[in-house]
Amino acid sequence: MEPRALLEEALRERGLFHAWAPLALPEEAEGRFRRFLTEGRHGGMAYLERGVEARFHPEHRFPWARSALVVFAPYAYPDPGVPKGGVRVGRVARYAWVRDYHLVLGEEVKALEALARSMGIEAKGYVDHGPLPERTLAALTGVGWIGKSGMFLSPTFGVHALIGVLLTSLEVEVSPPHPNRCGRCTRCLASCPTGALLGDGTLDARVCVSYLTVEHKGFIPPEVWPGIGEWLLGCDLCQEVCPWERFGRVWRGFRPEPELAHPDLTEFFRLSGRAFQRRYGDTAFARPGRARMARNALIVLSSLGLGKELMAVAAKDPHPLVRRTALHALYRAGLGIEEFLRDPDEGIRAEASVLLGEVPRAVDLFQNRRESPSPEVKDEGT
Ligand code: B12
Ligand code: SF4
Ligand code: SF4
Repeated sequence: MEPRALLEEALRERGLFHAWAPLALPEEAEGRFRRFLTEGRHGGMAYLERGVEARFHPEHRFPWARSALVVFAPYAYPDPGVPKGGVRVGRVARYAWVRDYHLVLGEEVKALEALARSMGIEAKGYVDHGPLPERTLAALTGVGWIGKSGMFLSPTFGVHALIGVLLTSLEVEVSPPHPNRCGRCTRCLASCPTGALLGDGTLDARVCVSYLTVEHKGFIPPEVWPGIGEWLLGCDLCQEVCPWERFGRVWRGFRPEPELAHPDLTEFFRLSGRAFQRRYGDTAFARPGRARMARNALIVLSSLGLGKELMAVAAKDPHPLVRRTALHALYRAGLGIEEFLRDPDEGIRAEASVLLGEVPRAVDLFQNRRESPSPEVKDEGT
C-alpha cells in the first residue's frame, strides 16, 4: 500500500475522520487573522501575536512540508449524567467533558507522525500546540466550511469536531472546496449571549464567554456576568443551535466523565492549587486552573442566585482574584461585605469601601485598580 493510503487506513482503523489540505493558504485568511490582531479582538491571548508569518507559511519552518492531513474527532456525545452529592450547577462546554483533547487527540496525531516517519515521510503533528491555522486548513479539505459562528462544520460530522493536523512532505491531490451552506441562517448570531460574533466567521474574543471563562486571566467585571450566565467553562451556544449539528457524530476515543461534565463546585474552593492540579491536571480545567475556576463558579452561583455559603468561603480564599469576585458576588446577592474592609489586598479594601458607599464612586470608580472593569484590558495573570 502507498504511504498516503497507509496513513488514511490507520486513521480509519482508529475511527477518526480525515482529509487532505494543500499548504497554499489563502491570503484572505491571513488578512482576516491580522485584522483580528490589529483590532485587538484577541484580548489577552498574546500568544496569537507570535509567529503570524509561521502560522500562515508553515513551509518556512518546515521546507519539506507539502500537505496537511487534517484529522477530525467529533464529540457530539450525550451528557454522561449528574453525579450525586456536592454543588453541581452551571454548564461545562462539551469539549471539556473528556480528558483534555490536546492529550487524547495529540496521542493519535503523534502515533500518525511516527507511522509517517517510519515510511520515510517527513511529518510534524499539531493539536493546538503551535502556530497553525487549524480551521483554515480544515476549510481547505473540501469536507466542510467555516460557518458564521466561526466554527468549521461539515455535513459528515456536524459542528462539534476537534481538529488535529499532520504536516507532511507528501504531494497530494486535494478535493475542491465545499460550498458554504449557511445560507440565510443566522441562528448562531442570535444565540450568542454577548454579541461576540461579527457575522463574517470571526468574533471579538474579548466578549466571548469561552474566552472570558477559559483564557482571561484577571477579574471579570460584574457588568459582564449576565452574559456568562451559567457557563462555568467554555460556551457551546453558537454550536448547539446550528442546524448542521443534526449530523453530529462521536469519536470512540472520547470518554465523557460525569465529574467533568458536572463538577462539584465546592472542590474549586476546597482544593489547594497542588491538589487541584493532581485532580484536574489532565483535563481542560487545568488551563484556567483552580483560582479561575473558583472565579467562574462564583459568577455562575451569582447568576443562579445560589451558593451563599460558598461565597462566604470564597471571601477567605488565599487568592485575591477569588476574594475580589466573592466581594462582588456577595454584594450582588445583597449580603454583608464589611469583612472586605479588612482584606489583606489594598485594592479589594478600596473596592469594598466604594461598594459600601464609604468612598464616593466618583472618586474611585475602580479606575485605580490594577485590573480595569472593562473586558478590553490586558490580562493581569493570576
Ligand atoms: C484562539 C482560539 C480560541 C479563542 C478565539 C476563537 C476565535 N473564533 O477566534 C476562544 C478562546 C474564544 C476560542 C473559543 C472556542 N474554541 Co477555540 N481555538 C483557538 C485557536 C487556538 C486559534 C484560533 C484563531 O486563530 N483565532 C483567530 C481567528 C481570526 O482565526 P480562526 O478562528 O482560525 O479563523 C480563520 C478562519 O475562519 C479563516 N476563514 C474564514 N472563512 C474562510 C473561508 C475559507 C475558504 C478559508 C480557507 C478560510 C476561512 O479566516 C480566519 C482567520 O484566519 C484554535 C486552534 C488553532 N491553532 O487554530 C482553537 C479552535 C479554533 N477552537 C476550537 C473550539 C472547539 C472552540 C470552542 C467551541 C470551545 C468552547 N466550546 O468553548 C469555542 C468556539 C468559539 C467560536 N465561536 O469560535 C476548535 C474549533 C473546531 C472547529 N470545528 O471549528 C479549534 C480549532 C481547536 C482544535 N484543535 O480543535 N477559541
Ligand atoms: S462561544 Fe458563546 S459567547 Fe462565544 S461566540 Fe459562541 S455563543 Fe457567543
Ligand atoms: S447556525 Fe446557521 S449561520 Fe450559524 S454556522 Fe450554523 S448554519 Fe451557519
